[in-house]
Amino acid sequence: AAVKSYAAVDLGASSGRVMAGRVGPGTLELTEAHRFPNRPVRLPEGLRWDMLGLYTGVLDGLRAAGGVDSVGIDGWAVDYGLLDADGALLGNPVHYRDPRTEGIAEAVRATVPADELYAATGLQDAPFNTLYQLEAARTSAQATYAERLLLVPDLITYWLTGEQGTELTNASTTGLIDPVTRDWSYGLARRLGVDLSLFAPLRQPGDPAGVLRPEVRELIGAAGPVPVTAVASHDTASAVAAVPATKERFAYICTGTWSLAGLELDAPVLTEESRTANFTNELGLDGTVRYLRNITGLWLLQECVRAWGDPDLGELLRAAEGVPALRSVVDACDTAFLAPGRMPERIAEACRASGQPVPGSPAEITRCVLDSLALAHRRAIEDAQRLAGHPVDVVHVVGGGARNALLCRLTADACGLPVVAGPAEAAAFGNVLVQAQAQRVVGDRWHMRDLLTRTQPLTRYEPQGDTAPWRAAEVRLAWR
Ligand code: ADP
Ligand code: LRH
Repeated sequence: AAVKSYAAVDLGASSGRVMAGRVGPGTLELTEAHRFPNRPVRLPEGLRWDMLGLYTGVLDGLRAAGGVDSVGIDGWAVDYGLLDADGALLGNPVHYRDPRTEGIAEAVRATVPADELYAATGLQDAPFNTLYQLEAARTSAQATYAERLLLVPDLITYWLTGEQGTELTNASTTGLIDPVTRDWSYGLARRLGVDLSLFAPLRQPGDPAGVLRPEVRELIGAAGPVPVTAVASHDTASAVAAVPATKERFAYICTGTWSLAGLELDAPVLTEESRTANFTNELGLDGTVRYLRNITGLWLLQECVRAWGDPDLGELLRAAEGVPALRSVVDACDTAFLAPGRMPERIAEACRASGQPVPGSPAEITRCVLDSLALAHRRAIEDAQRLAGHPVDVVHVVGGGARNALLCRLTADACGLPVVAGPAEAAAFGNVLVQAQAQRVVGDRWHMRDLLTRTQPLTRYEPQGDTAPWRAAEVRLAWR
């Protein structure tokens, strides 16, 4: 059979990229056609995404990717654009780090208690869940005129094709999907007064999502019709689909702006213990559940690097390697780190408040961040195994953090498990592979993973030393 070409649009919170992929029997190649920064914009009304800038980056990328057999779009979760009755975007989509949702979860829980919310949706209690964003904006002018809500990847798909849909894996981050039926949680929506007709019909990964509009084809120089395929449009769902696991006893950590650490399961875990441990049950490819915890992730480092005027990351990581391990750690799941700004100071303050040495230099703060992330990875992987009754013997690290050797090594040591790192562009691989699956070029996710394992360079880190210092660090954070 022939090798086919695909374009994967992958919108991360720190950068967007269009990757060109080639897939065939025994063939899997991915090259970067175009990468563009994703810079949030601070307006008088709050923190917003530059959606038109991102769309322009997508078009530039599709032009650079050249002729393809299909296009797929994935991106970060929870955020959305509202359209008016003419299908025009109402304002700039709000950034999930905008403070508008402060106190909203508490208000919603007064109508539907937290345990009932979890039973209905299996979703972690994050302040930015779409459900809370909708509640925060209930009386806004935009809400008055909104006829349609499109999640970010679905909005890009709409602009490219003129067709509207709500892709399921990303819909599962809204707080309005039932992880058992994999359909809307109709009862919950009714109780909370959410009008589900705002959402376009659900699409499954692999469903057709239209063809590029003639104007788009002209802009990117495409000769014939180009189909768009609904992929696992939540970037984390695409990344998990492309975890190069060879057996079922694996955990994964998708490390980019966030660290999403957990397991692939065939059914959600909806216990009270799971809820209080703040594990989420998001939906994945082939009927799977992504059972994971959100850890603040490399955002901590990104914000420090920004505050320090963008020093070279490689040099910073080398300097951090020379700093003694585990001098001070912070709770990398604390929502206190959600908002942008003053990150080195906030990290130092957290160390002081917990009676630990206060890191000062960029090298010391970077070391504190990486130790803290590894510690949070350890805790999430341990908790997930216990809560799901699903032991693992390997941890796969994918996403941009797979390029950070120190982070991978610390994660292996902290977990006391081997870490297999790569691919760094897992979300784009998952995106391309679901398009290939839709065109019957590859089979189910295990076939995809087999192809990844055979074609992509992966790095293995064996755990060193014992985990006693990590357990001691957990005590310092009062986790034990
Ligand atoms: P997102 O999709 O959330 O925008 P990525 O998966 O692209 O994030 O990961 C971005 C992060 O990956 C950066 O913040 C950086 O910490 C890390 N990273 C990227 N390249 C490298 C590298 N060469 N060495 C170490 N870390 C890297
Ligand atoms: C990672 C991600 C994550 C969500 C967050 C809002 O890019 O999609 O899975 O929780 O962004």
